Amino acid sequence: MESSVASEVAGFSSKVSHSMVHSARMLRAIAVTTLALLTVGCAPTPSGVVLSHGVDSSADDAPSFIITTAVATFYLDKQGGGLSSIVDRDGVDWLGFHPRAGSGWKGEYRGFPNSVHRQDGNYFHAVNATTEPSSAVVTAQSDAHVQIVFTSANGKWQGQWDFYPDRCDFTMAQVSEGYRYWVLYEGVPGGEINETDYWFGSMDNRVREIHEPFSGDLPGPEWVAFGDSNTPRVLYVAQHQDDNHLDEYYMRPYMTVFGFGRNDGNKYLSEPRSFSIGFVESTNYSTVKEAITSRVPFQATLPSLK
Ligand SMILES: [Ca+2]
Ligand SMILES: [Ca+2]
Repeated sequence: MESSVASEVAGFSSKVSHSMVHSARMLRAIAVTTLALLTVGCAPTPSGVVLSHGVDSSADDAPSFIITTAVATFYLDKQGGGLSSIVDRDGVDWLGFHPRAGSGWKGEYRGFPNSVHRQDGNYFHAVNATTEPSSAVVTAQSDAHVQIVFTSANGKWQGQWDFYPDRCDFTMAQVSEGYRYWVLYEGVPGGEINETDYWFGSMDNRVREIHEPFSGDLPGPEWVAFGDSNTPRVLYVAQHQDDNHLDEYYMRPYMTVFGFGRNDGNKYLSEPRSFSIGFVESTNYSTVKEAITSRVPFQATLPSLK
């Protein structure tokens, strides 16, 4: 577009006065600017990780770190230290958090990892009526890696986020001594809970309808994935270190409740651990399993902590 406009403009301008040449240059500048704007408007998704600062409009404009990759956009609550939205490449949010008091399973309970609950404080949850604040520091920022560390207001807990082009990790880096936590996916497969939702995990290759609960220790490597037959992808959560602690899934009327180290209301995790959450662009069990096990560093030692 630019070259044809420019050549037409150039051919025309050679036959006219100096002032017209000036106008032609203006026209060319406008054409180039328009092309540049069109290019920006059609910008390809990033191949790396991009960190920006803004608000999550679906969470009452909560101030957020916005981390964009080729397959997902993560909204990380700057005060709460938990994710309020995970948006897929079709613009669908698989968490569905909003903070309205009393919304319960329809909003305020949702998120990831929602990990410190009525322990030594309530932390690492998108901010709802009971979330206590944490302070955040961006400790790494490049195209390949964004790292953000949250410290709870009481100084007893530390949660570390690591975003890579193909993965988001949450590490509970410091646990308040004598207390326990869990790591939850409380969300909405494909944008809402409905009858087309399903899930499967590391226990076997059977696809479970969304109402089917699970109670027990997931076999290592520990992971589960949630899908909706109306979408071409699943959302997975994984725990990097295998353990013997109970895990649990059940459906609430408006959201999933999946927990590593959770069972019957109890919390079991007392040591630092790492977890991943993200999308796999497939709904086939074998393909999803292969993608997760090749992408997630299962059994890895904990990352160097800031
Ligand atoms: Ca759904
Ligand atoms: Ca377990």
